[in-house]
Amino acid sequence: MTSLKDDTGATTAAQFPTAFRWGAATAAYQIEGAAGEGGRGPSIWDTFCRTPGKVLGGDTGDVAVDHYHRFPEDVRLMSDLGLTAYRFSISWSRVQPSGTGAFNQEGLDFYRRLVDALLDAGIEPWPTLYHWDLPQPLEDKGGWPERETAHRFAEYATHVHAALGDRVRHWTTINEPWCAAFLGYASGEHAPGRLDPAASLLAAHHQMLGHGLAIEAMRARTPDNRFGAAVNLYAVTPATDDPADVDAARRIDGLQNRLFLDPLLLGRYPEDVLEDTSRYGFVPADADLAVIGTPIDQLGINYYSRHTVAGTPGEAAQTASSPFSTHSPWVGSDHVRFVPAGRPVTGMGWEIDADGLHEVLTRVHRDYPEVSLYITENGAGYDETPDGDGTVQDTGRIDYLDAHLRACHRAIADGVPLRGYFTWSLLDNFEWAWGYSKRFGLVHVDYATQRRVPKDSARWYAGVIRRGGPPGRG
Ligand code: IFM
Repeated sequence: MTSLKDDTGATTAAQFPTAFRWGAATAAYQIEGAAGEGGRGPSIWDTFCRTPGKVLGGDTGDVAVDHYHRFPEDVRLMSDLGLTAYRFSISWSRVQPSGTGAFNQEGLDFYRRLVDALLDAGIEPWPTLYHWDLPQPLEDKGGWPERETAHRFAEYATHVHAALGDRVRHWTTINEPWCAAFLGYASGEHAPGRLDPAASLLAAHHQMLGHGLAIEAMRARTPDNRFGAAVNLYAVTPATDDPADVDAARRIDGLQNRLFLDPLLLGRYPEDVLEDTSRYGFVPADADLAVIGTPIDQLGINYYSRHTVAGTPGEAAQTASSPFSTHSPWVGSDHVRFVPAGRPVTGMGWEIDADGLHEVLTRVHRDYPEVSLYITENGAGYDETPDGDGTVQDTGRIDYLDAHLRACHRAIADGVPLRGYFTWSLLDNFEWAWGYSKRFGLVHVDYATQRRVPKDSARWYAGVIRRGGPPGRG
């Protein structure tokens, strides 16, 4: 490991490769606002937010943090941080309001202006084409469980790529298909709020099919662009070595991780997961798998925590992110429990486990060695209130990021081809079913005035980027 001295004489204990990308991430519905402007059509999240009881406090993304109007200021913030890349998502409803047919030039122009502002600031644009906001008219026709939606997605992706492909090099197709499929169609905690396990498996499959179709079409236009998807992976461990717990860990790892990794990177589904879910009649076609497994250039990993699971009856721990505990029948057993392992938690109730990130990275590289990796999301959400002078002393977030960056550094030292890190998130924003109650940003946003104030973590991250790694501690 090399070490550096910065101009204050502090030593840097973890020095990342020079070409490592330092980024932050956001998503359209969580930040843009301007829901009724610029020709944007309704998405499933507009509908879901208006369904009583679905989103805390009845919050919506109608205004969010008004990034649609304030993006020049936000790009300046990114520049002040020293970001070398920015991951954002494109709202399908803004670009193609009906999800089919006519495209909306005003929507495309917005993203072109954003991309140009980023390039002018020396920040590489990293768009994601789908971060959960399906146009409502497509949901009305059946949504992701319908095969046709995969074709509509590929058409939309190709159009965006034609508009921006001359200035964008790195493309992410789908973000966290696990959430869109299982929180959206099985547990109903996310839009569109359905409770239909069979539909959720089809939703997972068709997102991946759309991903493959889109990459085939985009790559045919610009073979030198880099294409991939972002999946949310967890380290998964059994609560004890009781065979029932070990099997529960296998099943959850199967549904959470391998159900996506195997098709995307190996072109096949894991046999055991197909068996676990066989009661739902999901039988993937070989021809689809050939498309889904189209080679990707980069895999985005979103990592937040570890799942510790038990397969024996008992009290289930309710975690903020897990549909498994309340809807366990669809995971192939009535007995899957998520149990606390006693680690400190973030404001989301998610256990902090940076070793889990190292475990995920080394495991993905071991099992799928061909692909370059990026951390496309990693961060910590808290219920924060600023001090009287508007500052936020978020030492919890700094500790979280520091530990996870060190885990990344260890993985690189172990030979993992990790090429960049995007923290979630640049700005406080709309945290889905939690509304505005949880804050993940490096930059605090006062939702009443839209004033942005960088938190202590923003200054800390700027220092990390400047030095090329987290500073030595203690
Ligand atoms: O805010 C979300 C993001 O949209 C997807 N990944 C997890 C984040 C925190 O919950």
